Amino acid sequence: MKVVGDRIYLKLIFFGTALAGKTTALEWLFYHAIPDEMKLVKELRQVKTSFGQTLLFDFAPIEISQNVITRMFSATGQDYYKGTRTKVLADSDGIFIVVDSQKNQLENNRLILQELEKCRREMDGLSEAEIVVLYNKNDLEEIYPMDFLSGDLGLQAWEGFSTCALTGDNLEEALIAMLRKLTEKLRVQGFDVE
Ligand SMILES: Nc1nc2c(ncn2[C@@H]2O[C@H](COP(=O)(O)OP(=O)(O)OP(=O)(O)O)[C@@H](O)[C@H]2O)c(=O)[nH]1
Ligand SMILES: [Mg+2]
Repeated sequence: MKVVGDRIYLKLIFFGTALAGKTTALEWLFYHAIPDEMKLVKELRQVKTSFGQTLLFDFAPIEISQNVITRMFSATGQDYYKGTRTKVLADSDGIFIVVDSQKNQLENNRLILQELEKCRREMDGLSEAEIVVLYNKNDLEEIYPMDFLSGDLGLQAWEGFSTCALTGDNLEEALIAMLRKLTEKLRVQGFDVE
């Protein structure tokens, strides 16, 4: 969180394994759920590879109330760009962990969650970030259910949503849950937020 004058800047990030659906989730929210008057840019800012995956980040600033700006990012999931992933993660106030629910992605999810845990231990302030989990690709056949994944991956402590980033199923609910947690935290810290 950064406070500049009477404005509070929050940072939200979609974090997870390659092709889990981070960009798709952010795109769906930006183009279908967030009202135009809240958007501080007309289009998402995206840095992509020639194959369309995230090279560095996707980014959009959103004005969630008169004095609170939420900067929304998605990091890259590709290990080739791992170095930039942790830089994009730095200073996040809220982390959407995007789990790829496909059975063949279980180990990849485990590896990136280990990386996140290490970052949360080592990076300033990150252990205080709020976390909401998206168990994504709930429309596919060969997936593990949310209950199994949360137990197996050790994510039970955090609120989770079974999502489909293509149709937006449960994404708005997850965003609202995250914003509620962050707003509550700001109030506890004595900030005047609507
Ligand atoms: N069936 C299905 N496909 C999805 C879903 N979410 C994303 N996809 C597809 O999965 C592929 C990867 O989605 P991205 O959003 O680019 O994944 P990412 O997590 O941003 O990947 P990186 O940028 O490489 O880290 C795309 O072909 C999406 O259309 C989902 O909920 N269901
Ligand atoms: Mg992406």
